[in-house]
Parts: sequence; C-alpha cells; structure tokens
Amino acid sequence: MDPMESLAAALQRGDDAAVREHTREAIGLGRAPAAILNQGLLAGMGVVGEQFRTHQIFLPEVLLAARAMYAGLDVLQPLLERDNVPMLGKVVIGTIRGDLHDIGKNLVGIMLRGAGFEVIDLGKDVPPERFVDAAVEAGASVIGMSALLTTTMVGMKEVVATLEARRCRGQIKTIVGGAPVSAEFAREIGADDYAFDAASAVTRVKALLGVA
Ligand code: B1M
Repeated sequence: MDPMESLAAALQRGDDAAVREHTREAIGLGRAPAAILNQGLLAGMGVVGEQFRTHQIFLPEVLLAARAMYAGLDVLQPLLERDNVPMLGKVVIGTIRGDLHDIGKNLVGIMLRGAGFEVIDLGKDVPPERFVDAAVEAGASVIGMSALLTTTMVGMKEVVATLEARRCRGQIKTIVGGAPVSAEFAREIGADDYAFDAASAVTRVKALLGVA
C-alpha cells in the first residue's frame, strides 16, 4: 500500500502509534511535508468527518482520530516550521467561544510560525474580549479566529464589535476561517479577511499586513 494510504487508513482507525510510524516512514521516503499532511493526515480526517456525519462512527472514534492526527502533526511540525526566518508580525489566534475543535487552528499556527510570524495561541473556547485583550497587550497586528460549528461562528462577530467599541478596528486586523466559515460570512460580520486553509491563511495575513 502507498504510505499515504497507510497513513490515512491508520488515522481512520485512530491508531496513533501507526500514524506516527507511517508519518516517519513517508518522511524517510522523501515525501514533502505538505503532501504528507494533505494526502495522508487530512485525507484520513476527511473520511472520519464524513463517517461521523452519516452516523457510521461516533464521538469516541472521532476523538481517537483527533489523537492520532496530533501524533502525526507532532512528527511533521518541525518540518512545517522553518528556523531563523525574520519576524513578520504578531498574530493572536484561537478557536471561538463554545468551540473545542482546535486541529485546524493549530495548523494555522504552525504555518504562520513557519512563515515567520510570532503566534500567540489562546487555545480553544476563547471568549471574544479575551482575543482583543491579548492582541492589545501583545501589540499584535492580527487576530485569527477559527470556528468549526455553525452555532459558534457567530461569536466571531462579537470580536469585531469589541474591536470597534475599543476603537482598535483598523490597527488590529481580523481574519476568520474554519469549515462552516466563508468569505461571504467574513464580509457580513465585518472581518477583514477569510482564509480557506492554513496555507492560504499565511498568504492572507501577509496581504493584510502588506508584507512580502
Ligand atoms: Co466535531 N464536528 N463535534 N469533533 N468534528 C465537526 C466539525 C462536524 C462537521 C462533524 C459532522 O457532523 N460531519 C460537526 C459540526 C456540524 C455543524 O456545526 N454544522 C461536528 C459536531 C456536531 C461536533 C459535536 C457537537 C458532536 C457532539 O458532541 N455531538 C462536538 C462539539 C464540541 C464543541 O466544540 N463544543 C464535536 C466534538 C469533536 C471532537 C472533540 C470529538 C473532535 C475535535 C478534536 C479537536 O479538535 N481537538 C471533533 C472532530 C475531529 C471533528 C471533525 C471530524 C474533524 C475536524 C478537524 O479537525 N478537521 C469534523 C468534521 C469535518 O470537519 N469534516 C467535526 C481537520 C482540520 C485540519 O480541518 O478544522 O476544518 P479544519 O481546519 C481547516 C480549515 O477549516 C482551515 O484550515 C484548516 C486546514 O488547513 N481553518 C482556518 C481552520 N481554522 C482556520 C482559521 C483561519 C484560517 C483557516 O484563520 C484564522
């Protein structure tokens, strides 16, 4: 079996030891880290999401898959982040209040760090005012918010409103992302930008700050 297929299959089984092993194997075979992420780990998680949606598997299996995803990401992370790149700016990131999904947000953090940004990661279930407090305290130029639930994405609007109330909107830009989020939604809530995935989050944050 192709190592990417073995990796995706191990992730679907929630077998973290096998995911770690297959990730190392794929690196050893010279596969690009982005390919291992997309064709192995994310491909497997896509199947898990679909099986969960159609009630073929349930929450415990999804939790195991998430744990296995992190086992693979731990191995990949040093390769996705590059050392000694100049600091391009500070970005505060987090998953919005009520939302415990953090795999995508963590990927965004890894990619931003790899591109040279200092990332202040507030974790998951982050209240709107905490995003703003952290950005003001750290002197960050961008707040990046992630949401995976249709019920939590509305919280992003409160971050934009809090920035507005504190007269920080403009100096601190906002970018939103996550499976239910779209460019149209970003416009509706007054966010400065939207990114479809972690790689495009880097491009969009650079564009927001006008850096190369
Ligand atoms: Co949950 N879950 N989950 N889940 N879960 C989804 C999101 C769901 C779509 C599954 C389904 O029904 N098919 C569904 C949401 C339905 C909806 O709202 N429309 C769902 C549900 C219902 C739930 C619970 C309510 C289930 C329950 O309790 N009955 C519950 C909610 C808990 C809560 O948050 N309060 C729940 C719980 C969980 C687990 C804890 C078991 C686990 C999360 C573990 C963790 O994150 N540590 C989990 C998982 C793993 C999933 C699925 C299967 C996979 C999510 C994932 O990690 N994908 C998911 C199904 C799916 O999305 N297909 C599902 C991989 C990740 C890399 O992708 O996060 O989309 P993603 O990130 C992408 C992009 O979206 C983007 O970049 C990343 C890729 O490069 N991106 C950004 C993300 N954030 C960004 C920010 C940016 C820019 C881009 O700028 C700042």
